[in-house]
Amino acid sequence: MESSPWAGPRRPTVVRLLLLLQLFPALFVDRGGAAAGVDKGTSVYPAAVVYPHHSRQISWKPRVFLYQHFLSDDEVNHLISLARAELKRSAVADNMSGKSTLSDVRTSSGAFLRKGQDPIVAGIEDKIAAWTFLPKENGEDMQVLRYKHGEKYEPHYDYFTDNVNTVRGGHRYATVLLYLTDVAAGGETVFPLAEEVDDAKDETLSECAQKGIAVKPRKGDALLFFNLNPDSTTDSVSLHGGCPVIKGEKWSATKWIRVASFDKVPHAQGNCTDENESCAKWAALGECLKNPDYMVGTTALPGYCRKSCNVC
Ligand SMILES: O=C(O)CCC(=O)C(=O)O
Repeated sequence: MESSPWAGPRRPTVVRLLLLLQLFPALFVDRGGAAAGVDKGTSVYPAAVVYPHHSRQISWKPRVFLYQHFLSDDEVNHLISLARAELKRSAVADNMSGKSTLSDVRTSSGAFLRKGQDPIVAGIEDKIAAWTFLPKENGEDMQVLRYKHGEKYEPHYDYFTDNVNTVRGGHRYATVLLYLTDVAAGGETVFPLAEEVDDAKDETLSECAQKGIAVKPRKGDALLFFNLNPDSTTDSVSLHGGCPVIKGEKWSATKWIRVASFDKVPHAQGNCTDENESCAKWAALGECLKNPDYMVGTTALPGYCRKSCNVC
């Protein structure tokens, strides 16, 4: 006869564990893989924890990924409550001048939340960095958006076509959209040029969401897509938009993530300095020619030794 799985010395151990679980359930709660007592830093979490199996690929052309239940209800409610009183009509960047202007292309209202403005915002930013593998310092301030009935963001690119908006941090490499509400009808994020998949179309999608691929807003979910290709050229199929809300109200938050640090404010025009005390020595050793990316850089991404390399 086979011995029962409960037989022998294991039984008391299992029973003891069950008893412990009943008495002290907190001992067994997933603490995000971090040991209790770890320094919390500026975030409310012991560490930024993301679960790769929550994230699934939606499209390769463009690269789009959906993470279900990325935010807790508390985090969602917190973002909305911070933004609600500060909402202003959303603007777009003018294609030529880069100036922020109002346009019928984008009719939502929005409010920017300062980076790390409180521990909950900082915790969400930590999670975004952990999920995307992109440094927190490359992220812009988060923008919380509210779309009322009929409001929308027509298809557009998140990378820039002007030379002004790229000075700080370069192009918008990736975008993370956090959905803060479900939407009864409409309000989908649509990628009209995306390679369509063979699966039958979701019949509940609005007309605007029929072309390409579309994602329905679900409270707490997060969408990640890339505006540049892996070789850093702009991705022409990353065109995307927010469909008009047909029923209900849509709240979302956008985190744009740059190619380089957004925290590092570039030199004001005419301010010609080195940013490393070894610049003069490196320039004398010929590094301006040997290592121009770091030493000289470009207009969009100035290098660290522009003074010693005599380029300003
Ligand atoms: O609201 C959406 O679904 C799209 C938002 C968007 O395109 C953006 O913020 O860049």
